Amino acid sequence: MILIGQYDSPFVRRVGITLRLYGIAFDHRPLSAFSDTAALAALNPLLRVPALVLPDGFVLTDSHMILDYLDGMAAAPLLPRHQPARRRALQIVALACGVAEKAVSLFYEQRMHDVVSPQFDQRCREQITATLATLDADFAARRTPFWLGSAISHADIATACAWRFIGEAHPDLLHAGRYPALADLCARLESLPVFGEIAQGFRPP
Ligand SMILES: N[C@@H](CCC(=O)N[C@@H](CS)C(=O)NCC(=O)O)C(=O)O
Repeated sequence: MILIGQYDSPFVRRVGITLRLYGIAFDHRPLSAFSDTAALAALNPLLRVPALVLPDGFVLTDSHMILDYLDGMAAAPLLPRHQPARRRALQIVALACGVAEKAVSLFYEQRMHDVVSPQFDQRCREQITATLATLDADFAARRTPFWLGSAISHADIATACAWRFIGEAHPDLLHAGRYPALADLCARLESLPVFGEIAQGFRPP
């Protein structure tokens, strides 16, 4: 398998961390969504990362679809198989990936438009801070080491990947003191070897 994309993307990183945790061997091609467009276009017409090239040449795109495929290969998937635990976990994943998507959108707005839309900028900021506050309050109330209890899951990986990206792309939005439960969770996750290995400082396009 070949994982396409750089680890400063929260979406590429969550796939890379999952591949490692599942013990699935893979090659990594750190194509940039912006400076490697010709190579990326051959894999994904949306020009987005991550993409995962399977051994038979089939290309999976979007981190959710890729992880769904990898979960099917895993002896111990990082997501509960049964409801209601499954939908509760997926709700955390949706919020964590959603807040990362808003942070990416905000960055593109700031970087790629000569004149930033104050309305769009403000809307993204409010979406990001409200979602972080919701996640923080939810996680604090659980009083467990990880989202689903004592074991790491996709909810934890998505949260840590989003947290790091927001902290690097929008440091003004991420005050650890405002979201203490998330800050603690993400610090513990980032101290794990796999999070150190599958990581890259943010490189703006
Ligand atoms: N929902 C997608 C989001 C992927 C995404 O937005 N990737 C960004 C990099 S962080 C990208 O490729 N952006 C380029 C673009 O949208 O033009 C996923 O989970 O994989």
